[in-house]
Amino acid sequence: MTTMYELAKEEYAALGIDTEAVMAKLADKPISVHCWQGDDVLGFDQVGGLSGGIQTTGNYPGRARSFEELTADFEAAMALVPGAKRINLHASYAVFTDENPWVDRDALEYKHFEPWVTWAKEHGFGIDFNPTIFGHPMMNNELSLSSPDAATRDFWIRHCQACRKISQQIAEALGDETLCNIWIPDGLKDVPADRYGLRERLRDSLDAIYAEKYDRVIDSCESKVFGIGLESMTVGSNEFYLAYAATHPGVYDLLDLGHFHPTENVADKLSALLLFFDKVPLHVTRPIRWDSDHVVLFDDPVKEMAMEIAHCPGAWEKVIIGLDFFDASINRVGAWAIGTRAMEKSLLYALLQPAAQLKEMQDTYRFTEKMALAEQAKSMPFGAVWDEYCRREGCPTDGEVYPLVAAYEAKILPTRQ
Ligand code: RNT
Ligand code: ZN
Repeated sequence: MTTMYELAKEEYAALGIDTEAVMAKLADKPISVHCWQGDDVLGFDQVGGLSGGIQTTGNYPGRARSFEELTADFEAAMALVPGAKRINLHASYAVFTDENPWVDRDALEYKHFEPWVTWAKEHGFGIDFNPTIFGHPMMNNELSLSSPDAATRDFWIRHCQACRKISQQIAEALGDETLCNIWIPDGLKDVPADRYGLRERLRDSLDAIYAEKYDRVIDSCESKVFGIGLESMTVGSNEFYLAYAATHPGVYDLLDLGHFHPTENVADKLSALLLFFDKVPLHVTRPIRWDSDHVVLFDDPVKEMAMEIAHCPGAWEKVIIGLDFFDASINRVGAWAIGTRAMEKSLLYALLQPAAQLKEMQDTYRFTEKMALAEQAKSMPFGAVWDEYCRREGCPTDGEVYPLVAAYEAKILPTRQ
């Protein structure tokens, strides 16, 4: 019997696309999955809740409240996702025990993350890391590294220095590299009287943070356009971090798809950065009217970003794909699984497009032919290749995902009251 996949394979082969090679390539490319979808970005180290102009909305039951619950949920979600995975941790997910009791963020050490490393090794996950510069009493009027107050700045500088050291130690323990991404909410609600001073202090704080060199840490700073309550000015704007990265080798500008004006095409920015940087880290998310961090879907902005990653020269190796969404209005394990699958699906879709022919048509001004081929490729039997990829990776196909999420929920909810 000829399977749907075999028919699809032939149809793609006629366009010069090798579905076998595509599936093998995709399975090897890691997606860095954020740990914070599982617990609404609350972490384990504070009780004050979220701040910094980011928000999780919804009160779906079953939020993970501990290292044990969060890792169990992450495992359950990732069992539903094909391809290589990393876990992206925030410093607020330090594991405190009787032997390693609570310390403040500027005193964090590798030992507070050792349980994550042991667990990640067991499951074959790489680890990425982030200082947590929000949801903490040392956020002074929502300013941190750019604060006019030296004690505030110094606290957060020490925190970032500790996080870079921990990142290096995690990478050493895993025989790997770790992305250490700094995002700060710093900004002003109302008309600034001094922008220059804020940015000057941020530059100087970053210089102090990056003074120490680590061979296994990939450093990045995440730019943003505005946050809730900080509508008039964001200190760490894209121009700021892009200029900083351009003048500080080893520090990269991280692009979050939700951190630009809503009509900007973030996929369009990738080729510009790829020409000048050997790494481009991303936060893939789905902004609805603002940086709402909705669950990533197989939609046009993500497909277009995937096309750039799949077909810009060198991009497959240079782009570090991280996810950043948090929805508390639906089952969190389902959100994790569906969002991460959508990233994989978008990459598979992009790898199956006849990119070489389309480029050749563009370069020879055959724009009508290019339009016709691009339209043809959109309705080719992509779904059959996606299903085959999921099966080969030992994962459910789309129709099998929800029942598995529901079964897990039925098992864990009674323990989470
Ligand atoms: C906030 C940034 C940042 C956070 C996480 C929790 O707007 O996108 O990446 O979402 O660090
Ligand atoms: Zn982000």
